[in-house]
Amino acid sequence: GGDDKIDALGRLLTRILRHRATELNLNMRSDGYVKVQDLLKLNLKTFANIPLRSHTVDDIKEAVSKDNKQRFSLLEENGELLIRANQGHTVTIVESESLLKQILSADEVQLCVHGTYKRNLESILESGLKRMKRLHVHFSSGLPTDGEVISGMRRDVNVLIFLNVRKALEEGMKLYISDNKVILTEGFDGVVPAKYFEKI
Ligand code: HQG
Repeated sequence: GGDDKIDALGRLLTRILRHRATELNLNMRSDGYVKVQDLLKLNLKTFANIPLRSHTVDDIKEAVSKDNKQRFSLLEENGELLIRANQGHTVTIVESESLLKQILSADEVQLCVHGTYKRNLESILESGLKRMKRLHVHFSSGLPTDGEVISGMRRDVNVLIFLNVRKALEEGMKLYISDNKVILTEGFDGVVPAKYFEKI
């Protein structure tokens, strides 16, 4: 049905906008925005096996508004519609400073929590939280309730690690917040050492 088509489009948009811009020669700005018209010209199929080219601007708008983690932003500029992924990039064209808003005071943050799995805990406590394949380590700015979907962590996580934001800022770690309220950091060289975790 229509929902499947839009869901499949959203998943492809996520992949393109976070990971594939370079390889696809897509003209992406340092803040992550590309022209919707450029996207719709790509010779790709969505996960529902429908050519991207057969979709409309309205389909894109629908995929953006229906996304359960508000993964995208739209921007109208000089009569043109632009789209970006709000976070999660691996393409290095995108710069933290242009994509995200820097957090300058711990008072701006109620909560900063990373969701992970028991199998990772020992390694994380030993070597810190690593950004792995991404540009940033991801944190949520709130807690999930009743298996609700929340931006910044997966639904099935079983370990929560709280960041001591005050200490991290004091010691020069740069923290950013995305339009969909995910807190992101490169830590120090891609690692958030365990000494910045809140002791519980
Ligand atoms: C773990 C989804 C062992 C880390 C989510 C995580 C989020 C370590 C995994 C967003 C480690 C990396 C990000 C260490 C980190 N030893 N394991 N030293 N350091 N890890 O996918 O945070 O659907 O790169 O805990 O909702 O899971 O993409 O990061 O388990 O917002 O919009 O290594 O992705 O959103 O996995 O998820 P990821 P993540 P989207």
